[in-house]
Amino acid sequence: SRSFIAAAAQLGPIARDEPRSSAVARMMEMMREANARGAELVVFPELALTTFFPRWYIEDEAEIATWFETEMPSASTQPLFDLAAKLGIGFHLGYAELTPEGRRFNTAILVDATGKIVGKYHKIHLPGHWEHEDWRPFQHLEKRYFEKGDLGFPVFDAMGGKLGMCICNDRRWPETWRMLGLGGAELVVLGYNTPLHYPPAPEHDHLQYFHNELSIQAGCYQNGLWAIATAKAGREEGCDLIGGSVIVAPTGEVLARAAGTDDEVITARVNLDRCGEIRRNVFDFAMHRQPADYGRLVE
Ligand code: CDT
Repeated sequence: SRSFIAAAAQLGPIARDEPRSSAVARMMEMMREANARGAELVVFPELALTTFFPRWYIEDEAEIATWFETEMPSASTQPLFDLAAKLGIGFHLGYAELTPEGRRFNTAILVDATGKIVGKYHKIHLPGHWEHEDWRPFQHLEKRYFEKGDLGFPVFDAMGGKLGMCICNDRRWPETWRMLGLGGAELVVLGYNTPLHYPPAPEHDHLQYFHNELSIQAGCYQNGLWAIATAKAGREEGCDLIGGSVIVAPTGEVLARAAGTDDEVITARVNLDRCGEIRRNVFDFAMHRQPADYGRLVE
Protein backbone atom coordinates (compact mmCIF):
# COMPACT_ATOMS: atom_id res chain seq x y z
CA SER A 1 0.00 0.00 0.00
CA ARG A 2 1.06 3.63 -0.37
CA SER A 3 0.87 4.19 3.37
CA PHE A 4 3.27 2.18 5.52
CA ILE A 5 5.50 2.42 8.55
CA ALA A 6 9.16 2.98 7.68
CA ALA A 7 12.30 2.91 9.80
CA ALA A 8 15.72 4.50 9.85
CA ALA A 9 18.19 2.11 11.50
CA GLN A 10 21.05 4.29 12.66
CA LEU A 11 24.35 2.51 13.31
CA GLY A 12 26.73 3.52 16.05
CA PRO A 13 30.47 3.33 15.32
CA ILE A 14 32.03 0.34 13.55
CA ALA A 15 35.60 -0.38 14.59
CA ARG A 16 38.37 -0.81 11.99
CA ASP A 17 38.76 -4.46 12.91
CA GLU A 18 35.04 -5.20 13.26
CA PRO A 19 34.08 -7.91 10.76
CA ARG A 20 31.21 -7.47 8.33
CA SER A 21 29.40 -10.31 10.10
CA SER A 22 29.22 -8.16 13.25
CA ALA A 23 27.83 -5.11 11.43
CA VAL A 24 25.30 -7.40 9.71
CA ALA A 25 24.27 -8.93 13.07
CA ARG A 26 23.67 -5.42 14.45
CA MET A 27 21.60 -4.51 11.41
CA MET A 28 19.59 -7.73 11.71
CA GLU A 29 18.76 -6.91 15.31
CA MET A 30 17.51 -3.48 14.25
CA MET A 31 15.58 -5.01 11.35
CA ARG A 32 13.77 -7.25 13.86
CA GLU A 33 12.98 -4.24 16.05
CA ALA A 34 11.72 -2.26 13.05
CA ASN A 35 9.56 -5.21 12.05
CA ALA A 36 8.16 -5.51 15.59
CA ARG A 37 7.12 -1.87 15.30
CA GLY A 38 5.28 -2.65 12.07
CA ALA A 39 7.84 -1.26 9.63
CA GLU A 40 7.77 -2.43 6.01
CA LEU A 41 10.97 -0.64 4.98
CA VAL A 42 14.21 -0.09 6.90
CA VAL A 43 16.97 2.29 5.80
CA PHE A 44 20.60 1.56 6.78
CA PRO A 45 23.51 4.03 6.45
CA GLU A 46 26.14 4.74 3.79
CA LEU A 47 29.07 2.25 3.78
CA ALA A 48 27.23 0.31 6.48
CA LEU A 49 29.33 -2.87 6.47
CA THR A 50 32.64 -1.43 7.65
CA THR A 51 34.20 1.51 9.40
CA PHE A 52 34.38 4.70 7.29
CA PHE A 53 37.71 3.72 5.67
CA PRO A 54 38.15 6.90 3.51
CA ARG A 55 39.51 8.56 6.66
CA TRP A 56 42.78 6.69 6.00
CA TYR A 57 45.27 7.07 3.16
CA ILE A 58 45.97 3.66 1.66
CA GLU A 59 48.29 3.13 -1.32
CA ASP A 60 48.29 -0.63 -1.59
CA GLU A 61 45.62 -1.70 -4.09
CA ALA A 62 45.20 -5.10 -2.44
CA GLU A 63 44.54 -3.44 0.90
CA ILE A 64 42.08 -0.98 -0.67
CA ALA A 65 40.22 -3.94 -2.16
CA THR A 66 39.63 -5.42 1.30
CA TRP A 67 37.14 -2.62 2.03
CA PHE A 68 35.05 -3.40 -1.05
CA GLU A 69 32.30 -5.92 -1.88
CA THR A 70 32.68 -7.91 -5.09
CA GLU A 71 29.23 -9.47 -4.85
CA MET A 72 25.89 -8.61 -3.26
CA PRO A 73 24.52 -10.46 -1.48
CA SER A 74 27.78 -11.98 -0.28
CA ALA A 75 28.39 -14.70 2.28
CA SER A 76 28.42 -12.12 5.09
CA THR A 77 25.38 -10.13 3.91
CA GLN A 78 23.18 -13.09 2.86
CA PRO A 79 21.71 -13.41 6.40
CA LEU A 80 20.37 -9.84 6.16
CA PHE A 81 18.68 -10.63 2.83
CA ASP A 82 17.29 -13.88 4.25
CA LEU A 83 15.86 -12.15 7.32
CA ALA A 84 14.29 -9.41 5.18
CA ALA A 85 12.57 -12.04 3.03
CA LYS A 86 11.43 -13.99 6.08
CA LEU A 87 9.97 -10.88 7.75
CA GLY A 88 8.67 -9.46 4.48
CA ILE A 89 10.48 -6.15 4.94
CA GLY A 90 12.31 -4.09 2.32
CA PHE A 91 15.63 -2.38 3.03
CA HIS A 92 18.21 0.09 1.78
CA LEU A 93 21.92 -0.56 2.29
CA GLY A 94 25.07 1.38 1.48
CA TYR A 95 28.40 -0.34 0.75
CA ALA A 96 31.65 0.03 -1.18
CA GLU A 97 31.37 -1.82 -4.51
CA LEU A 98 34.18 -3.24 -6.64
CA THR A 99 32.75 -4.22 -10.02
CA PRO A 100 34.00 -7.17 -12.13
CA GLU A 101 35.63 -4.53 -14.40
CA GLY A 102 37.63 -3.22 -11.43
CA ARG A 103 35.62 -0.02 -10.98
CA ARG A 104 34.99 1.24 -7.46
CA PHE A 105 31.79 2.99 -6.43
CA ASN A 106 30.14 4.24 -3.25
CA THR A 107 26.93 2.29 -3.76
CA ALA A 108 23.43 2.02 -2.33
CA ILE A 109 20.86 -0.65 -3.09
CA LEU A 110 17.15 -1.02 -2.57
CA VAL A 111 15.92 -4.51 -1.68
CA ASP A 112 12.25 -5.45 -1.80
CA ALA A 113 10.25 -7.46 0.74
CA THR A 114 11.19 -10.72 -1.01
CA GLY A 115 14.91 -10.06 -0.62
CA LYS A 116 15.42 -9.10 -4.29
CA ILE A 117 17.60 -6.12 -5.30
CA VAL A 118 15.26 -3.75 -7.17
CA GLY A 119 17.40 -0.62 -7.37
CA LYS A 120 21.00 0.53 -7.38
CA TYR A 121 22.63 3.95 -7.13
CA HIS A 122 26.28 5.07 -7.41
CA LYS A 123 27.14 8.22 -5.43
CA ILE A 124 27.62 11.24 -7.66
CA HIS A 125 28.80 14.05 -5.35
CA LEU A 126 32.01 12.62 -3.92
CA PRO A 127 33.42 14.94 -1.24
CA GLY A 128 36.97 15.25 0.04
CA HIS A 129 40.30 14.94 -1.79
CA TRP A 130 42.62 12.58 -3.73
CA GLU A 131 45.94 12.61 -1.93
CA HIS A 132 47.12 12.51 1.67
CA GLU A 133 46.92 15.95 3.28
CA ASP A 134 49.20 16.23 6.30
CA TRP A 135 47.41 19.14 7.94
CA ARG A 136 44.17 17.18 8.41
CA PRO A 137 43.53 15.37 11.70
CA PHE A 138 41.88 12.66 9.56
CA GLN A 139 41.53 12.20 5.82
CA HIS A 140 38.38 12.23 3.66
CA LEU A 141 39.56 10.35 0.56
CA GLU A 142 36.34 9.53 -1.24
CA LYS A 143 37.70 11.12 -4.43
CA ARG A 144 40.65 8.71 -4.25
CA TYR A 145 38.73 5.51 -3.62
CA PHE A 146 35.55 6.00 -5.65
CA GLU A 147 34.64 6.89 -9.21
CA LYS A 148 31.85 9.39 -9.74
CA GLY A 149 28.54 7.54 -10.10
CA ASP A 150 27.57 6.46 -13.62
CA LEU A 151 23.88 5.74 -13.11
CA GLY A 152 22.44 9.24 -12.88
CA PHE A 153 19.64 9.71 -10.35
CA PRO A 154 17.34 6.77 -11.09
CA VAL A 155 13.88 6.30 -9.57
CA PHE A 156 12.42 2.85 -8.89
CA ASP A 157 8.94 1.34 -8.52
CA ALA A 158 8.75 0.13 -4.91
CA MET A 159 6.50 0.30 -1.84
CA GLY A 160 3.52 1.12 -4.05
CA GLY A 161 5.18 4.27 -5.34
CA LYS A 162 8.39 5.78 -6.71
CA LEU A 163 11.58 5.61 -4.65
CA GLY A 164 14.87 7.40 -5.26
CA MET A 165 18.23 7.15 -3.57
CA CYS A 166 21.14 9.44 -2.88
CA ILE A 167 24.16 9.13 -0.60
CA CYS A 168 25.46 11.45 2.10
CA ASN A 169 27.08 14.51 0.44
CA ASP A 170 24.47 14.30 -2.36
CA ARG A 171 21.87 15.48 0.16
CA ARG A 172 23.49 18.91 0.40
CA TRP A 173 22.94 19.61 -3.32
CA PRO A 174 19.57 20.95 -4.50
CA GLU A 175 20.23 19.40 -7.91
CA THR A 176 20.10 15.92 -6.37
CA TRP A 177 16.65 16.47 -4.95
CA ARG A 178 15.38 18.23 -8.06
CA MET A 179 16.59 15.43 -10.34
CA LEU A 180 14.87 12.87 -8.12
CA GLY A 181 11.76 15.04 -7.84
CA LEU A 182 11.61 15.49 -11.61
CA GLY A 183 12.00 11.73 -11.93
CA GLY A 184 8.83 11.39 -9.90
CA ALA A 185 10.36 10.20 -6.63
CA GLU A 186 7.91 10.23 -3.75
CA LEU A 187 10.38 8.94 -1.17
CA VAL A 188 14.16 9.42 -1.13
CA VAL A 189 16.22 7.12 1.05
CA LEU A 190 19.80 7.86 1.96
CA GLY A 191 22.59 7.10 4.37
CA TYR A 192 25.44 9.27 5.61
CA ASN A 193 28.78 9.36 7.47
CA THR A 194 29.29 12.99 8.47
CA PRO A 195 32.20 13.94 10.71
CA LEU A 196 31.35 16.53 13.33
CA HIS A 197 34.64 18.25 12.55
CA TYR A 198 35.07 19.65 9.05
CA PRO A 199 38.79 20.46 8.81
CA PRO A 200 38.60 23.00 5.91
CA ALA A 201 36.03 25.16 7.79
CA PRO A 202 36.04 24.28 11.51
CA GLU A 203 34.07 27.45 12.27
CA HIS A 204 31.04 25.57 10.92
CA ASP A 205 31.44 22.47 13.10
CA HIS A 206 28.64 23.57 15.44
CA LEU A 207 26.29 23.70 12.42
CA GLN A 208 26.73 20.07 11.29
CA TYR A 209 23.41 18.83 12.67
CA PHE A 210 21.64 21.98 11.46
CA HIS A 211 23.01 21.69 7.91
CA ASN A 212 22.02 18.02 7.80
CA GLU A 213 18.39 18.76 8.64
CA LEU A 214 18.28 21.99 6.63
CA SER A 215 19.35 20.17 3.46
CA ILE A 216 16.94 17.27 3.90
CA GLN A 217 13.97 19.40 4.94
CA ALA A 218 14.50 21.78 2.01
CA GLY A 219 14.86 18.86 -0.42
CA CYS A 220 11.59 17.37 0.80
CA TYR A 221 9.56 20.55 0.82
CA GLN A 222 10.83 21.99 -2.46
CA ASN A 223 10.06 18.75 -4.29
CA GLY A 224 7.06 17.49 -2.35
CA LEU A 225 8.58 14.18 -1.32
CA TRP A 226 9.45 12.11 1.75
CA ALA A 227 12.96 11.35 2.97
CA ILE A 228 14.44 8.81 5.32
CA ALA A 229 18.03 9.72 6.18
CA THR A 230 20.17 7.40 8.29
CA ALA A 231 23.49 8.11 9.96
CA LYS A 232 26.44 6.05 10.91
CA ALA A 233 27.16 7.90 14.10
CA GLY A 234 29.30 8.18 17.18
CA ARG A 235 33.05 8.11 17.88
CA GLU A 236 34.52 5.85 15.21
CA GLU A 237 38.28 5.29 15.47
CA GLY A 238 38.70 8.66 17.18
CA CYS A 239 36.52 10.53 14.67
CA ASP A 240 33.11 11.81 15.84
CA LEU A 241 30.28 11.28 13.35
CA ILE A 242 26.96 13.07 13.74
CA GLY A 243 23.75 11.16 14.44
CA GLY A 244 20.48 12.94 13.81
CA SER A 245 18.85 10.34 11.55
CA VAL A 246 15.47 11.69 10.45
CA ILE A 247 12.22 10.87 8.71
CA VAL A 248 10.91 13.98 6.96
CA ALA A 249 7.48 14.62 5.40
CA PRO A 250 6.84 16.45 2.08
CA THR A 251 5.91 19.53 4.11
CA GLY A 252 9.50 19.57 5.39
CA GLU A 253 8.43 18.54 8.88
CA VAL A 254 10.62 16.15 10.85
CA LEU A 255 8.39 13.29 12.03
CA ALA A 256 11.06 11.22 13.77
CA ARG A 257 14.62 11.95 14.83
CA ALA A 258 17.28 9.76 16.48
CA ALA A 259 18.17 10.90 19.98
CA GLY A 260 21.65 9.42 20.33
CA THR A 261 24.73 8.34 18.40
CA ASP A 262 24.53 4.58 18.80
CA ASP A 263 22.48 1.82 17.16
CA GLU A 264 18.93 3.22 17.20
CA VAL A 265 15.72 2.57 15.30
CA ILE A 266 13.26 5.38 14.58
CA THR A 267 9.94 4.90 12.83
CA ALA A 268 7.14 6.97 11.31
CA ARG A 269 4.16 6.37 9.05
CA VAL A 270 4.94 7.34 5.46
CA ASN A 271 1.90 8.07 3.31
CA LEU A 272 3.09 8.61 -0.26
CA ASP A 273 -0.22 10.26 -1.17
CA ARG A 274 0.79 13.19 1.03
CA CYS A 275 3.27 14.29 -1.70
CA GLY A 276 0.25 15.82 -3.42
CA GLU A 277 -0.16 18.32 -0.56
CA ILE A 278 2.88 20.09 -1.99
CA ARG A 279 3.00 18.92 -5.61
CA ARG A 280 -0.54 19.93 -6.39
CA ASN A 281 0.00 23.33 -4.86
CA VAL A 282 3.01 25.60 -4.44
CA PHE A 283 5.36 23.17 -6.24
CA ASP A 284 3.06 22.02 -9.02
CA PHE A 285 5.97 21.61 -11.44
CA ALA A 286 3.85 21.54 -14.63
CA MET A 287 2.03 24.70 -13.69
CA HIS A 288 4.74 26.84 -12.11
CA ARG A 289 8.24 25.63 -13.01
CA GLN A 290 10.09 27.77 -15.59
CA PRO A 291 12.86 25.61 -17.10
CA ALA A 292 13.39 28.01 -20.02
CA ASP A 293 14.90 30.40 -17.48
CA TYR A 294 17.14 27.85 -15.77
CA GLY A 295 19.74 27.39 -18.53
CA ARG A 296 22.67 28.41 -16.30
CA LEU A 297 21.98 25.35 -14.13
CA VAL A 298 23.44 23.05 -16.76
CA GLU A 299 26.21 25.24 -18.17
N1 CDT B 1 30.28 10.70 3.47
C1 CDT B 1 30.13 11.99 3.14
O1 CDT B 1 29.78 12.31 2.01
N2 CDT B 1 30.43 12.90 4.08
C2 CDT B 1 30.44 14.30 3.87
C3 CDT B 1 31.37 14.90 4.84
C4 CDT B 1 31.65 16.31 4.58
S1 CDT B 1 32.66 16.64 3.23
C5 CDT B 1 34.25 16.12 3.68
C6 CDT B 1 29.08 14.97 4.01
O2 CDT B 1 28.71 15.74 3.13
O3 CDT B 1 28.40 14.77 5.02
